[in-house]
Amino acid sequence: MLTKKVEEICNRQIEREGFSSNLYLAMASWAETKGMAGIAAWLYAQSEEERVHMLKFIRYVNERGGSAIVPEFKKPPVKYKGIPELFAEVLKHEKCITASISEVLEAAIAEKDHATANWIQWFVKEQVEEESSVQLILDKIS
Ligand code: OFO
Repeated sequence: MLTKKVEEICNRQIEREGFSSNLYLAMASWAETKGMAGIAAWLYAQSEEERVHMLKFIRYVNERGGSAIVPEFKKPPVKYKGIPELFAEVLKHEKCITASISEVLEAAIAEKDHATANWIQWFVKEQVEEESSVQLILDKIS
């Protein structure tokens, strides 16, 4: 059974993963309308991945006896300045998500919830990969 604190922070993360999915979807759609099919495809794939992350949290909270909440999502921006700015924004966003995942881990440790501390490690690793793949793209284009 999740403690209230861990349940709450996991629900906060559900919102953040879902927003990430919508943010990348908005970026993908913008890139597509600008004729950048390759970049759009990469962003659509990222959007799908973030939706899967959100689902992982939803299923985990429910599996551990909590109640996952599907929240409202803030509307992501419709327009972007250009490709370097867009990828800089993706990296900035992923860094925020990394910090947010660390907070889930810290809450689990504080609550002596070893199962969640162990489960969240997948996301810790995933964030290392995501930040590095975005950094590689930024290095190539700047
Ligand atoms: Fe890329 O963020 Fe999910 O975890």
